[in-house]
Amino acid sequence: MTTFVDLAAWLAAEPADAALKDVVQTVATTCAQISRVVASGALSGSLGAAGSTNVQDEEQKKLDVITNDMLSDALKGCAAVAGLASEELEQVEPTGRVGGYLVTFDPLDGSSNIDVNVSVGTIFSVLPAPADHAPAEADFLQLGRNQVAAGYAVYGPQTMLVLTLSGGVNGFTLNADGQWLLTHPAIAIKADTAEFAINMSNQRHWAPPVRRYIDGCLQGKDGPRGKNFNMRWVASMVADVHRIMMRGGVFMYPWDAREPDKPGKLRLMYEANPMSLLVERAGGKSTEAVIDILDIQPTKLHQRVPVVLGSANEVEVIRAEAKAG
Ligand code: P6P
Repeated sequence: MTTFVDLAAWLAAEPADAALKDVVQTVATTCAQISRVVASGALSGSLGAAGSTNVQDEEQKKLDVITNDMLSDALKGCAAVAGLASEELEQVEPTGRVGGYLVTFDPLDGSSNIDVNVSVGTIFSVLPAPADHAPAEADFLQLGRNQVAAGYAVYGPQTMLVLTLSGGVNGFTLNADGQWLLTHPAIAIKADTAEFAINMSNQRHWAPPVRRYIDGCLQGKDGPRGKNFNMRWVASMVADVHRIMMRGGVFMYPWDAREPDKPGKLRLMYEANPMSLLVERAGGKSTEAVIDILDIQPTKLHQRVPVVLGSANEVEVIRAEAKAG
């Protein structure tokens, strides 16, 4: 009978600040609770539209609002948290404390899938808070490389928590008793892949480098890549990124001409940055096309960014196309 280390024991052995561990444990405990709410679906009346829109001007699902409130309330109760920011909240929310950490999160990523029972997830990022004043929005606008922890929970056939603090990337599986058990230590992304994830329905709107790259993949073994490619698109970033963590691949949400003033669809502070930290710590790469996402200086809380992340060697193939223009 295999015995697994639980999250509390794993955190105790992790060489990180005790207050940071409290933040991570708070998020993990809340994600376990969110897993139960998500799993109850129609039984708890939590499916369907909330009848409201968020700051992104996106229709909110009931579960967007429910999960946002669960995480906000839990983090406000954590002594190490000075402020929080959410995809679902227009402004940052100071907790009244000074010092410790800032947490940004997407409480339920991929929620358009929730009503059709496809995997969704929670994404979170932890940044150092200012030591001498209550945090304002400007204090959140730190480089992704400043993150001191990041992770996601994926609510799928298994509920898993994948996170990084001071070192590598580790995966925990939620058991029936609500414990997170270490099932995937030291996750490493394969450097090469033959699998890409992109929403192909946008193909006619992509910039030439993306079209050249995807065309090359679609030509298969008789084309410039000399091998056949597979395609996946779950339309839940958490699910697509988790697949890449488990078996390699590249995930792409590039700029497209549908709304040319928008750099991309995904948000930097609570989607691209935490996922990029996880991917880089697992040996992969993450870029907006040319520069690494973790090196982007944020200018707005809800700013969007193009995303290309995953298997290091494949990301470099795409980056070379972008540099060629
Ligand atoms: P599309 C979910 O709404 C999300 O923000 C990501 O989780 C996902 O990768 C993307 O949007 C899906 O976008 O345009 O394919 O529906």
